[in-house]
Amino acid sequence: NHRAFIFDLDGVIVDTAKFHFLAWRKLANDLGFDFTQEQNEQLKGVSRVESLNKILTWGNMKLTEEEFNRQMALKNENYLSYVDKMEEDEILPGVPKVLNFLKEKNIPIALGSASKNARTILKKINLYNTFDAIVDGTDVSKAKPDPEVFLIAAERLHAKPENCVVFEDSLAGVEAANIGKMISIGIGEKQVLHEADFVFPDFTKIEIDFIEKLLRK
Ligand code: B16
Ligand code: MG
Repeated sequence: NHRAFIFDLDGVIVDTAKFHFLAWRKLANDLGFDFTQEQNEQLKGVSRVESLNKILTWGNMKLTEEEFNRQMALKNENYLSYVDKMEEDEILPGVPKVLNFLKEKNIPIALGSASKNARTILKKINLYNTFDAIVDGTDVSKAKPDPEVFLIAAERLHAKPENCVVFEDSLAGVEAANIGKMISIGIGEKQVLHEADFVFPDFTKIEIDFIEKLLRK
């Protein structure tokens, strides 16, 4: 069996967290409260429904099911207005180098994201046809740290989970990769992503040499 690589989207390939924050914050403000960028960190890798649940707890608010769904739709509409302006230059530094290397070597790569907007974003940044498989929030029923999203990606790449390498910026995602018996590479802070097999602050710090070693392992 061969190595395969799985990339999270938000926080790994692009920084959409800033747009999620703006859109969620507007929702909170419209409901009469506010939350901080630090609190926003807790929403990384978390599904849309779970994000709204957390935010409502912070604001000490409860919504009827109908209002909950309406607010989620409004947030997404607002979020997509930012996504709509995205272009290729939003791809985070260092990412193209790794993607190009893996493509040249014909190594299977997949996207494994919790976002229901993943395909829209990939089209905006011209990476829609780059991945051999795209697994997103519309394909899964269980949110990270459940490994479902990555296990489906492995299956679609015809790779054994233990041969998969996962790039993730959220702790929930790192846990999902670990539970799935995959090699986890955290992108971000070591303190936050302490459970990852390897941690890099960002893709500019990942040498091709390191990727080559993973291929030989
Ligand atoms: P959407 P990832 C996740 O994407 C984000 O990190 C998280 O903040 C967001 O709530 C979630 O997608 C759902 O996104 O509202 O677009 O369906 O990091 O798993 O690529
Ligand atoms: Mg992420």
